[in-house]
Amino acid sequence: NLDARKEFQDMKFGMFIHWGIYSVLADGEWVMFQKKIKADNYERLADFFNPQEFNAEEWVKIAKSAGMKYITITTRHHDSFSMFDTDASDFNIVDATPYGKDPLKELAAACKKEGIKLNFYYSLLDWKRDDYKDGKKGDAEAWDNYVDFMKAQLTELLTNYGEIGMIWFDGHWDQKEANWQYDEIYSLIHNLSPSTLIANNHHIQPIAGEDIQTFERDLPGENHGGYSDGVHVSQLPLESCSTLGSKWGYSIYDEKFKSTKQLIHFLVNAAGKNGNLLLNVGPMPNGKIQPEFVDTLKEMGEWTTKYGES
Ligand code: FUL
Repeated sequence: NLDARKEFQDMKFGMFIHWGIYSVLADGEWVMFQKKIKADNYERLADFFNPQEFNAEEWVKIAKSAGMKYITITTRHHDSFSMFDTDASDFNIVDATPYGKDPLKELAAACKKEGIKLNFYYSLLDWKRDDYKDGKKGDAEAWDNYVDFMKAQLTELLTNYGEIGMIWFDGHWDQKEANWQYDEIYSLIHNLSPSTLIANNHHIQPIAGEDIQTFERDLPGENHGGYSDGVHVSQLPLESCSTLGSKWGYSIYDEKFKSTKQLIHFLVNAAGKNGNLLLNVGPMPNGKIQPEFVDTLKEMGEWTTKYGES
């Protein structure tokens, strides 16, 4: 969809949000893997997840006043936990946590009200489901089941939250390309919602059906993050993603925050390559964005108000 691509390309600055039950452990979104937490034990984190101070309007206003035009939020990360109301798995925020509500509904409403585009991050890779594990070992039936599960969730995500700007896939590297059945998944998305763009953080050349080329912790054409070796810059709209701290999910151990100056450099350099910057925050388990990040984003907003286009 060329209009949607153009619109995306003009937005230049967006907010990435990594939020999930991992935030309870405050050690980033890979904690389950890195600390070797067994899937059954990891489930217990859902009992402790009760973000009473979550306020979608507040997040959207923080993004908007920083000069951001869109938000891309994790709907389900590698840990398998769905941060939305889904019939395809019980391991979700409505059924498995004391919070019992769907924050994406509120975020969709707040984005609509404030004129901010809403995009969904969706993990292909899953650390917890048996069909994923068995499918990876070659069980074709299990794998079909997993692909059907993804299709069911993507259908929910594209039908229950109003217009969604983009689906942003991640986790490609865990399987050989043919397994992902991108032709089917991408055509499902394009059929359900022709204006929704597709990005995939796969660090390879764009695949048919994709609308955006992404660069993780990198500027297009460079390879500082170590992910973009040999990847050529395509004609598609470009997006660099980076995070305010070191990890993407909330980490209480992290103190290496990027300065406003560094981030403005990154934004300007990305824009100079006609790319967007998708800048990440990992909200805390109470639902708040940590104050250090709020302050930095406020300062970025002062800069974008002065020098950016509105
Ligand atoms: C990576 C993921 O493994 C990280 O957890 C994060 O989501 C980042 C944006 O993409 O590939």
